[in-house]
Parts: sequence; C-alpha cells; structure tokens
Amino acid sequence: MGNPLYDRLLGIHAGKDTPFLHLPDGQTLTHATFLDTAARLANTMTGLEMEPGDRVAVQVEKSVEALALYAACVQAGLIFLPLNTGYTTQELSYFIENSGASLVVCDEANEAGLAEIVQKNNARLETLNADGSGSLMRRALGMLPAFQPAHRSEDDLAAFLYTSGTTGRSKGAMLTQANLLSNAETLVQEWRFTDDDVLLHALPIFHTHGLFVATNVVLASGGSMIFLPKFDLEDILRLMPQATAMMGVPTFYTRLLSDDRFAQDLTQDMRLFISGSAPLLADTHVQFEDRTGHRILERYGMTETNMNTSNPYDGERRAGTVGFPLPDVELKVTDPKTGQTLADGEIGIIEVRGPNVFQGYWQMPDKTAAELREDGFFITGDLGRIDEDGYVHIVGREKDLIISGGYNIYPKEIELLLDEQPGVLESAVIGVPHPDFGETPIGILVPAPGHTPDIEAIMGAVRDALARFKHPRQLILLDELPRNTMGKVQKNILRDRCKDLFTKT
Ligand code: MCA
Ligand code: AMP
Repeated sequence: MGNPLYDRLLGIHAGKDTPFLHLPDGQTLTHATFLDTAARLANTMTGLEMEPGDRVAVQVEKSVEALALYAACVQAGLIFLPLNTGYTTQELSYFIENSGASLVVCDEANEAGLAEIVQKNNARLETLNADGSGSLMRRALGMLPAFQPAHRSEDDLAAFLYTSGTTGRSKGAMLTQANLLSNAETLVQEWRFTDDDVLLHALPIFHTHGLFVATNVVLASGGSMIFLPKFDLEDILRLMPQATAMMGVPTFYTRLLSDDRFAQDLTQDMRLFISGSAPLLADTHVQFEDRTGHRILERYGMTETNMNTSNPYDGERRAGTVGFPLPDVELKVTDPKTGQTLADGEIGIIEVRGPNVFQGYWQMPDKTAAELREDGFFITGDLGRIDEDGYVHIVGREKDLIISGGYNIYPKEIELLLDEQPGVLESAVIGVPHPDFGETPIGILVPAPGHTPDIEAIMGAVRDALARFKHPRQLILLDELPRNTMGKVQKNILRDRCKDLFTKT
C-alpha cells in the first residue's frame, strides 16, 4: 500500500546528496541529511508509543528540526498540527484539548505554562528550541537514522490546521494526504518548479503557505530552499541573488519596495515572485514591475482548500486578479441567499471543489455541513466574480475576517473578550487599512451606562488571552454602535469612519 505522501515528496530523495536547505550561515543540508533527522524523529515518536492517526501538536520556532518533525509525522503516519508561535497558553489549551493531541512539542520557554493542560489531556510534552536543542532532539540523537514508513492511503489524514470562524471558536481543518499531494504536484507544473530552483523561504512553517505551498512544492520538484527563520529585509536583500523564486504575503513585497536598495540588479537571476494569503494591491503589482521588470504572480488559497486559483505562468498575470482555477479545481460564484450559480461578471460567493478540498472540521459536523456542501463544493466566504476572460477577482469577504500581514484575525474572538471587560456594554472589532500589514484590527467599545472602561486594563486582558498579532492597535470609545433596522451592527460605517487612522499622517 505504501505511503503516497512520503513516497512522492520525501522517499524520492532517500540517500541523495542533493542540496535541500541552505541556511543563513552559509551551511547547506542535503536531502539525505534532512531525511536522516526525520527518520530519527519518526523513531522517537514511535518509541513514545505514537501510532498512525495520532495527533502531534507543534508550537515551535522555525528550524530545520521543526521541518524535519513535519517530515517525520508524514513518515510515521501521524497527523501534524502546527500552531502559530504567537499563540498564548490560553489559546493553545483549546487546540490541545480539541484535537486530542497525544504529543505536544513546544519551546522550552513555554514548557511550564503548558504542563498542566498537557497532563489534563493525558498527552506527552517534549521540547524543541529554535537552535534544535530540547528533549525531543536529545531523544532523537539516540535513534537510528532509518525508518520504515507507516502504511497510509491517500485518504488518510496528514494534517490538522486550525482556522477560526465567525463564531470565534477555532476549527481543525482535516487535510488528507491526497489534498496535500494533489495541490503540490499541480503547483509544480503550473509554476514550472524544477530541481534547479532555489526558493527564498522566509514564511512561517505553521501555515499552509510556508508549509504546504512552499515546502511541498520544493520537495516535489527536487529543488532547494534558502531557509530563513523569518522575513528579515537585510537577509532577503543579501540572499536574493542566490535564489530563483520567492513566495510571500503582500507585506513582503511592500517592505521590499520601501527600500531603495531593492532594484533590478538583485532580481536578475530570479524567475518567479508569487504572492498570496491576502490581497495584493494593484499598485504594488505595478510598482514592483516598474522597479524590477518582474510581474508578481498572484494566487488564491485557503487553509481548507490549499490553492484554488493562480495567475498564469506564461500568459498575462493580471494585477488585481487571482487568475484562473487550477486544472483540477472547479470554481463557481453563487448567490449568497439561494446558492444558485451566478452568471460570469456577477458578484457572489466563491465556491470550490476538487482534490484539494479538505474533509471537514474535526469533530464539528454542524460547522462542516454549513460550509462544505454534500456535492463537495466548499463555500469559501470570499466574494468574487469571474471576468469575461475567465480571471477570478476577489472583491471582498462575506465572512467577518481581518487579514493582517497574512495572519487571519476573526473579530468575533476579540469582541467576545472585550464584551466581558468591566465597564464595557458591547464592542465591535473592525479591520482598517494599514500601510505595512494591509489591514489591522481596532476595537470600538461602548461603555456601560455610568462607566468609563479602563483602556489600559482592557489591553492587559487582551495581552494575556490573545496572540500579539490579534491585539487591536487602538481601542476607541463610542456612545453607541451604528445598527441597521434588523439590529445588525453596521461595520461598514465604522470602517469608513476609521479608514484613515493609519494611512494618513
Ligand atoms: C508579527 N506581528 C504582527 C504580524 N506579524 N502583527 C500583526 N500582523 C502580523 N502579520 C507582531 C510581532 O509579533 C511584533 O510584535 C510586531 O507585530 C511587529 O513585528 P514585525 O517585526 O514588524 O513583524 P515581523 O516579525 O516582521 O512579521 C511580519 C510578517 C509576518 C513578515 C508579515 O507576519 C509574516 O511572515 N507573515 C506571513 C503570514 C503567513 O504565512 N500567512 C499565510 C497563512 P512585538 O512588537 O510585540 O514584538 S496561510 C493562508 O493564508 C492561505 C492558505 C494562503 O492563501 O496562503
Ligand atoms: P486562511 O484561512 O488563513 O487560509 O486564509 C484564507 C483567506 O485568505 C481566503 O479566504 C481569502 O479571504 C484570503 N486570501 C488568500 N489569498 C488571497 C488573495 N490572493 N487575494 C485576496 N485574498 C486572499
């Protein structure tokens, strides 16, 4: 039966001394060395009595060992559950409990904070630090660098990625081997990746973009990556001449453009710049081409679906669009009320179907049924239209979501917390334009009658509960929230009033 994800992404490189990871210090790791580490980790986890189908929750800094842990999970048939390094203990507790993870891997600095919740869930806790040290690798170094991959089928689950929702509760999107493999192999073809490619990798590896789009595409094509811990402008400018391709969120591109040193001489050996995870402003697209001669290739995806559409490699990459549906992806635009398919040109909700679409939300059949139709179409919550040439345009979102620097923020989660604070009657969280992050959240608070909320104390409560990237950049007091005749808060009015908060001086 084999293990398709292992066989087609990792096993193909077994024993090969070909370059896989170029590190910022100039060191290069081969595929064989990387696979040795993965095999040691797979042996370690099996030795800890982990069995195929068990969940491994991982909140660690980006490192070679962290990436090898993903490969080890594939090899051992374990479900990989990567978590944003910004999440607080409170946020992590929910993920550990909800997923029923049997192994939790964290940075040593967070070990004490997680011990109680891990114990309560009868899980095991191991540590892995940014420099590769910690209990997990200590165990792994005593293991054999060879592991017989667990038998898995394409329909077996490979990863859970948590994504929030409009109700404020995160949902574990269940992705199979086939979901990941089909997308990776399609993207290799669409974007012409080969073993000559060197991808500049500065994205985090706890999301679809950095893990599945970037890493799986490079693994499937046999290329290598310049593997950076994070987006650091100096590193990017220094290392770009050694790369052939980069994948990034729009913030990467606006930050590059804001530096005069970023010019054509740095990009002459690059063949491809890809953007996604958030809307790329048409202006950024145009400025980038003027500066470098390269047209950014914009694509559109979601945690639940991997990639759905892409601008063409050879044809016209059209600014302000996300291109065409990928070869094996069906995409339609439907009426939000009736679900009927709309004619091209009309604006409605984007729905997608294909081998890339997830299996549903872990142990949440109602939420799955609300978003994943029986016929396999997934209701994305994005508003879009298809133009006369077939290009897909994303024109907005039906779902209440803010995207800051490529990270999703669900206002409901913050509003639930703000509403609980002393002196607050109710709240509304909205996204407003931000020059660096694209959008940023701010909170509008309505004081309870006769009270003046203590803004500093409220920000303290926010800091304790929520990851840094979700913190409202400002809290504003307002006597009442604008509502329509149905009593629904009119966030568009609030957004309009606050739209210049960070974009004009
Ligand atoms: C970091 N901070 C942020 C963000 N990132 N705040 C808001 N939004 C963010 N995105 C916090 C930091 O913790 C720091 O807090 C402060 O803001 C300033 O940090 P700064 O140094 O400016 O940020 P950075 O570390 O340079 O990070 C910015 C970044 C990074 C490079 C844009 O967020 C990033 O790599 N984003 C990519 C996200 C991504 O991969 N998304 C893909 C999701 P303090 O001041 O307290 O230290 S997958 C997806 O969406 C789908 C599937 C798709 O289509 O791809
Ligand atoms: P996530 O839940 O993190 O996977 O985020 C997925 C969401 O990011 C999508 O539903 C879109 O709203 C947004 N998104 C991803 N790529 C693009 C893009 N190229 N343009 C506009 N929005 C995008």
